[in-house]
Amino acid sequence: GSPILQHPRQSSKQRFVADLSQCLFDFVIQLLPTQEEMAVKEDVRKLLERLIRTIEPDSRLLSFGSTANGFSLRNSDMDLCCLIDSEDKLAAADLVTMLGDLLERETKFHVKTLPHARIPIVKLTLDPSPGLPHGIACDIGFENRLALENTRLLMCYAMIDPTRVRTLVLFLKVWSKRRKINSPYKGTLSSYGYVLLVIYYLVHVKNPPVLPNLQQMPPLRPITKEETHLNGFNIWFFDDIDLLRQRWVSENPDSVAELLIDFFRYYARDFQYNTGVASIRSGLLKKEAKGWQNDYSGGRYDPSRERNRLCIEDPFEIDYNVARCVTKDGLYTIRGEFMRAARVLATRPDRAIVALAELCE
Ligand code: 3AT
Ligand code: MG
Repeated sequence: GSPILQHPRQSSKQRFVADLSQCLFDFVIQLLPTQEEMAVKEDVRKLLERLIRTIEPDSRLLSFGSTANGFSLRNSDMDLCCLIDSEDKLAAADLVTMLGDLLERETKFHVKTLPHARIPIVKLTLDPSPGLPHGIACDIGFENRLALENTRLLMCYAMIDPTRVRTLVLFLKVWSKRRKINSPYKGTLSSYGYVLLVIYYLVHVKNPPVLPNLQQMPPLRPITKEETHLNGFNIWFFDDIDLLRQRWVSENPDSVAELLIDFFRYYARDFQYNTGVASIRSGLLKKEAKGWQNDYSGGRYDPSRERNRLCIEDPFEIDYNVARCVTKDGLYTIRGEFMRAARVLATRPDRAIVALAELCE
């Protein structure tokens, strides 16, 4: 544009988009956790680590999920993962039970243990108090190394283009919670699932892309299979973000608001829900090629076994559909919400702030 004339003929659309970007930043910033909250959470992690070490001296307690990947909102729960480095360690189920007893005795946490889950966990909650008006909710899992790696992958994506990626992701997390479509237990999608939808869109749908595909970039030096594989899955990705920020610049100039508007349009209208699988590693895949169609053959179709209405491939555990909890009704609701959001933004109310309020009401 001209350095002298100030936006000579800015259309109403351009004005709306510029306002909306500003509103999105402002909105998201006030929802970030405070320094104080982060410090309290780190203290809790250290305390729990000390207690676990009285049972397993060689253990470490690490943060994953939103507290560790840069996509954390105020008062979000804590996801912790216990790694044990010794050879002869307790079975996870026993450790969960023992730790549950110990925490019940020694702390004010309410404790619930799930020793026989796919990943055994201890669930903790702390009641609100003056210093912690929202209390704390915390899950401790065991040996969930893939979750630590997918957390690191998401963190790297967030760091490549913090302004656009974090604003979009944080907004979608708030939006999905306010619109009540963020409950895997009730048939809708987890936060992790929404984050993968955003990254898929920024890497594979946008042209030119906003983000590179970190899992397909050539490594800087030759690497062996032992270095790249964990539990049989390839977990390698390009993680030298300083170098990447020097060498890789996105040619996509879209603002946050333009990306958000187009994100909703894409998932309202264009994504092939019936046949497609969103894979951040490989782009758009076919359900058929992955054997992820719901099985209608053989006469007896059992909807309770339906796992593949919405298909999002995990970045590492590629035989795992992150959206497997999404039911037929759940998907109907989610798509309805994408359509509603696309419509609200397309009507472009007078002020962007009004559009935002309506989006999240
Ligand atoms: P909140 O702030 O808690 O809403 P979050 O970013 O912590 O969002 P989740 O609580 O959904 O996201 O997930 C926390 C981490 O757990 C993210 C990922 O490392 C792991 N995880 C969650 N769901 C799955 C899944 N279906 N498959 C594999 N890993 C998962
Ligand atoms: Mg979480």
